Amino acid sequence: MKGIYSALLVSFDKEGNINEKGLRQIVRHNIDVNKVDGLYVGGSTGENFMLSTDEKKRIFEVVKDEVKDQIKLIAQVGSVNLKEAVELAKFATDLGYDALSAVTPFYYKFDFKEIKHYYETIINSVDNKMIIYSIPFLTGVNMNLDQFAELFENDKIIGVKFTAADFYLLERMRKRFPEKLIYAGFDEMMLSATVLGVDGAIGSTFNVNGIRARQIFELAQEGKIAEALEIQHVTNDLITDILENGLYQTIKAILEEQGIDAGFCRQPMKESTPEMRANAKAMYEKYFQ
Ligand code: HMN
Repeated sequence: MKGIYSALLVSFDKEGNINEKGLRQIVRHNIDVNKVDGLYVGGSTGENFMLSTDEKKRIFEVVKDEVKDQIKLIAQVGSVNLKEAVELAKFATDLGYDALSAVTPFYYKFDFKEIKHYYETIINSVDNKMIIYSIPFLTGVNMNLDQFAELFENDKIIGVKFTAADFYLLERMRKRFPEKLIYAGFDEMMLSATVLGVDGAIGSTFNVNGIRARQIFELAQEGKIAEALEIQHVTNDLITDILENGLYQTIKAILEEQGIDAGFCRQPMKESTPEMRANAKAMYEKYFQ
């Protein structure tokens, strides 16, 4: 389960319906061009928290059908509706997903006992493995080292997707849980996270920049830090441009430049303007040609 995983984008049509053909093209691009080790399906990048249960299931189905067993698949099933999370966990497990992931429950200020109950309810309902999805800047949920340790006591909880800039906590985790999988979540900090010993990375920008992401990861693992840093610099020029222009809209527009029907974002996310698309075209020409 180690390596480079794209947090999969989903193509929507103008009315916000899933564009299955476009979704399959994005999957293929990740396998054939980005050469990723796996896909993280149903994450933030998949605009998951704006979708219905049936739509989430359909995406899991289409992706598995396209991937077969070519690369690894992680299904993000977390939801503030625990019953839905369990239903999705069962569904993705039956489809053959290699592991599940669940975002920490958000919106209400759940205490740690409630968070632990949430994870155990999901993972104990299926014969599968769980990767905690920790993304404090979006959820407001900050767990400490001892709390992670308590969750990790369950052998089915095999790792964490660590989308945070707290590298002190990351280092403490690496030392304390050598056998657990840690995935870096911020693509722009990948080099530093790799130096601290993460097992892989899960990122939105890998949908277009997967090759550079692998280079950074592998060079850093080989101790070639200066070379890795050069590639991280280019990557971060790209990420800065993407973030300034609109994250998912821009990654989709860069894919469109490559003939992929990456489509629209789901409302309330805004539609990209002609100016945003022109900027994305310029990014494609600058970073990928
Ligand atoms: C997911 O759940 O879709 C991703 O794994 C989330 C991932 O950590 C991305 N975070 C968000 O999109 C909020 C990053 O790849 C991020 O987009 C990138 O580092 C640019 O900031």
